[in-house]
Amino acid sequence: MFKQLLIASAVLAAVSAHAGNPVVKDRFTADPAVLVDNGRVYLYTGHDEATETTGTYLMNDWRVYSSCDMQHWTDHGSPLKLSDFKWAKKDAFAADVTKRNGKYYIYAPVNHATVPGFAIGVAVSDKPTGPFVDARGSALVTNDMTKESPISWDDIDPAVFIDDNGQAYLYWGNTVLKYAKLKPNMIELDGPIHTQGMDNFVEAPYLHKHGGTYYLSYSRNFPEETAYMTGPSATGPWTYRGVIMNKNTHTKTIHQAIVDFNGKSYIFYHNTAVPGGGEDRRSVAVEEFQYAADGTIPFIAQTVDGPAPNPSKGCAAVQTR
Ligand code: FUB
Repeated sequence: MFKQLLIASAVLAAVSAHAGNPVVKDRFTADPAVLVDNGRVYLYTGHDEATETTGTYLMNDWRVYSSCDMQHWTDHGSPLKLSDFKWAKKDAFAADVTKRNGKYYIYAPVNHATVPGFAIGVAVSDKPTGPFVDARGSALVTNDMTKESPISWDDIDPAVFIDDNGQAYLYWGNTVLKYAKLKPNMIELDGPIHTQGMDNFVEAPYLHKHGGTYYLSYSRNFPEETAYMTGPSATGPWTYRGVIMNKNTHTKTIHQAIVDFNGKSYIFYHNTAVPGGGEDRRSVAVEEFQYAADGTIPFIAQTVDGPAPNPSKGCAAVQTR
């Protein structure tokens, strides 16, 4: 009984008491990725550990949170760490997540220990909250596989998308957007790496589908604003639709993820609104928005209040480790 009380109080302590933005207030988080699973929304974030004097990113793990109403978030800790990729040396940058055949996959960019530059790893778990393990024991993408850009950080920011016919795609890049098919096993590329011309693409590609239209959103210009394109398939052809969120004031990045949850639409992004925030001490926030009748996304302002409550009746009990 005493043990049960201890567990219950630990769970309660992990539930955020205050709604509103930023979503996470007790640490710096960045680079949101979102997965809706069994009526519950899971938010995966990067974790900014830089101090005010570090002067660059310090990111060693990813975090995961979940909510049944878009207001109250439960902290599930770290599902995956940089050190879980034995071949990686630093920089747990922006990851993305999906579910296939009952397994959860995180695609994560990290600096490779032996192949100069960034690389993308893939980790797998039976639960959305992890723990995730390196699914390959090696990188899925390394910098020497892509020659379109001379920079060492062009293989970052993976976004994974599974189309209605089961074909999975991985999109990623900095400066140049790249994409490739994934095999059904989700841990190997299936065919060549393609590039996609974009309007002032910087990073953070994100592919989602809504109402039969494919949306490819991304960070445009630097400092970054969020822009998007639409198309009739997961590979385009794409039509540029404009900017949907303005650049931040105290960080040059913004990194969005867009999702439908419980009948409403949301955009996650990061800013620097937690006290002490800054360029590499960012905070994930969320806004609700509505698609226009023609399927376009309106300009979305950042708010302090965040979304109204949206309790999901089908919200499953959280799956923990
Ligand atoms: O968090 C490190 C990098 O900053 C991400 O990979 C980019 O999307 C930008 O947010």
